[in-house]
Amino acid sequence: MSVSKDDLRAKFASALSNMYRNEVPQYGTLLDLVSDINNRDSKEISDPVQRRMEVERHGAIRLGKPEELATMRRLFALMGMQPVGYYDLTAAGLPVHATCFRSVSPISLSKNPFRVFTSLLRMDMITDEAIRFRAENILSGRKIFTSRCLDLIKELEHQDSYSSEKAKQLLQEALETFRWHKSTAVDSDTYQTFQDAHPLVADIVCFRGPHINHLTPRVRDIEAAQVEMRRRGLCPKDNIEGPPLMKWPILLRQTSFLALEENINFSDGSETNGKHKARFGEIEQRGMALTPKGRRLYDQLMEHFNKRLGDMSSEEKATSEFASNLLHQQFSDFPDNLETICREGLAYFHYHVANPQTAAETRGDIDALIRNGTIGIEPITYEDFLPISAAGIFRSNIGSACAKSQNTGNADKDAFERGLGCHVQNEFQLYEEIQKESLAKCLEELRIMPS
Ligand code: OOG
Ligand code: NI
Repeated sequence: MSVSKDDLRAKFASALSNMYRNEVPQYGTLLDLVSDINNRDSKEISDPVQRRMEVERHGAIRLGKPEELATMRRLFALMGMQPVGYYDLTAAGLPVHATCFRSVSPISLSKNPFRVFTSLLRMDMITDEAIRFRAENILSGRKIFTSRCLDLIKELEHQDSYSSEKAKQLLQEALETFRWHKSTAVDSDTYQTFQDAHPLVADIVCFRGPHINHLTPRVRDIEAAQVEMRRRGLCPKDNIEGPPLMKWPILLRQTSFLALEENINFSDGSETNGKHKARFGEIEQRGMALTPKGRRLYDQLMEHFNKRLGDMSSEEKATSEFASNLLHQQFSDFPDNLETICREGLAYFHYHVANPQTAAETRGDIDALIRNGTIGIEPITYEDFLPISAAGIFRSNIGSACAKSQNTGNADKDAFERGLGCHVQNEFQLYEEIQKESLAKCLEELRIMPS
């Protein structure tokens, strides 16, 4: 039996989940509560895909140098994941930029949607020259892939599928890269120096590998999960990131339990008693992918919301209910009705022929075909990330030290792509293509010439 790229991705996500559950028991608690919520009203759901909706949807790693990113691209390519989108996080005071490795075809996504938010340290954002030099020095000798893993990548990267033996070996070797190392390679003074520069720098530079820092299953009711986390002794972040709860969900809503303070050792174990905060668990709920027009509206409303929240007194802000009400108010300007969203071109849709008999009434006008029910529409799910939400997740999980640090945005997509060794794909274009293709298929079925 051969293993396809989609199979390998699913196996990888599942192996990662098992490993992370062992490393971080709280993550197991999160998976349990998510499963309870997802299955609460679903006794009658027989579709196994629906039943297992809590399989992990994404994870995240932070890399130190461009070569690591380039090899990671080749490894993820074996699992059918390609770099999509560029995220500049310097605007939020974080010295990293990132992409999302994910599958791009609807068929692959439906088989397994696992993706990895992968960030790369921005050396040029470390302003202290001595610290930057030290970081570069430490990273220059770091090897995050086993040599067997590198051999397997070389051997398998021109194949479409793999023997089950080779797939098993690859998974085993690849997991080593994502594993937690309790002891840092550096001494405690060096760790502290990097920690003072920025907690992210310490998390990236001091360890032997880019430990997976969270995994994220999908939950049906994120509000309920927030309450349940508290009840089961996990400490959730104050607010859910992203848009408010809507009848027609858009983009991505996410929340997490805060990173644990874990015991670490320094100097390969000879110095003990260190503490490090990096690893957490997250949950997400995905809605429809927005067009650039819809996204502009979303960004604008978020900006207004953040401004108004900033103007509030600290007592008012202290209640998370207050913030969520304010967010809800702000988003009253975003249509919460599928026909309106479609008509105004705010989101991407998958079209299908619902009722061919009524086509003749419309003279082939697409809006009319939708209005009279000839063509049915289904929103396309958002498969990417949101930079402001990501910044919120980063920030709540690396300690408050850098919560206030301000930087002006300083995107450098070219440098990122040079490191990666290819261009990142444009997420809007991918959704647009899926929409276009589905519409062309409808018109062909209805024998309407596209105008
Ligand atoms: C990544 C944070 C971003 C998300 O869901 O937005 C992310 C990190 O903390 O490394 O995973
Ligand atoms: Ni995440």
